[in-house]
Amino acid sequence: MTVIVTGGAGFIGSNFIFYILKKHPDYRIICLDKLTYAGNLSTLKYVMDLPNFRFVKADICDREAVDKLFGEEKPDMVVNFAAESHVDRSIEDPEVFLRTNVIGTSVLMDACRKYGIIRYHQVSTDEVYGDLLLDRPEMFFTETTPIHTSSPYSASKASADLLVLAYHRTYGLPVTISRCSNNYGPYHFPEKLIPLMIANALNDKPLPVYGKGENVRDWLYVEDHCKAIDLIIHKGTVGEVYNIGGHNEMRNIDIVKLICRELNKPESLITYVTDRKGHDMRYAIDPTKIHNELGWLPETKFADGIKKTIDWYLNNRDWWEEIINGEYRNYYEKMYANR
Ligand code: NAD
Ligand code: TDX
Repeated sequence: MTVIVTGGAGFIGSNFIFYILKKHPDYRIICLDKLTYAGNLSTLKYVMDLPNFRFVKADICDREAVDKLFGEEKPDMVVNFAAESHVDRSIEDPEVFLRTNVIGTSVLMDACRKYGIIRYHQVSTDEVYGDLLLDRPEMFFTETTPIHTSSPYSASKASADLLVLAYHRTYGLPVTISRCSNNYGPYHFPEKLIPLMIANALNDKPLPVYGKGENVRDWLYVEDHCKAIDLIIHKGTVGEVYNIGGHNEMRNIDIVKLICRELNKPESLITYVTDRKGHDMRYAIDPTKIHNELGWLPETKFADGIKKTIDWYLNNRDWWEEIINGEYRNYYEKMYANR
């Protein structure tokens, strides 16, 4: 089996590559990644020299490069993680989100049509459903919840999902889509809530909580997401959408306080800053379908996962310090200086 994993130098894609190489050591894995600010080749250093792994630097929007790679490798499956993934960046500059997340998806699927594949899998997000109210805790996103997006990021991801389903209906492309809640774990880029708070706390810098910190996210350990995708691409039904979530809702402020406690840092570092525009209040996934059909359940409890994650950031300072001391400094200054 030959699998092209796009966006594999990013957070979830790299964790997926590690998982799949271990689970299916006879598979050939090709990582296709543009290496944007979010992609990091050093993340893949442990697999780079494996005989059944190949890294190709290319943009998923580059038709010629994608066609060439498909022609050379004739993949059986494509798992598309490549995306612009940060909501705050999409609010500043939506265009690249449309290009990569929508056009890039269509370029990949056109190559799948041309060369023939047994599965194209689109890694999507719970953000396509919009948000839920804090005072309706009995409500959850199911696969039939209407698409109702809030940010340019989520609108671009929803557009891609619609395109994927259209390619299935119109061209019979064998697709699946997964919509997952917030992931956390190793190699998470430090612009996102959990790694940002860990890195800032370790450097005794302010911990910028948007609004009142009451927004709720449903956190899932990244390896559980990878296991779910592995199940879907092998056993999922073509043309179907699967929600993935941990039944682990937490308020942002509680996560930040927990990180302070784990690192023995004072809560006085917490700084309330101007809220995100269009900030979604609550995400919560109902994972009944993937549980009933494919037997998936999250395995890592948040209390254990967050400890493992914090340990990883403590033991891999080089990985994230190189990032925060590079171009990221300008980003941080621009986004947080006058917030
Ligand atoms: P990330 O930002 O950490 O990584 C994205 C990767 O895609 C990077 O390696 C980057 O270089 C690459 N990339 C970006 N544009 C590209 C292009 N035009 N061509 C080729 N490669 C390109 O993102 P992530 O958090 O790992 O998310 C991966 C996927 O999972 C995304 O599709 C995202 O929407 C989805 N998702 C993420 C979460 C989460 O909590 N992080 C939750 C649900 C779904
Ligand atoms: O500095 C911060 N302060 C803060 O309060 C940052 C970066 C975030 N937040 C809040 C905003 C959100 O309510 O924390 C929450 C989580 O924020 P992010 O880490 O930016 O994630 P989110 O916006 O929820 O989106 C994530 O989950 C769904 C991923 O980035 C998406 O790619 C995925 O689709």
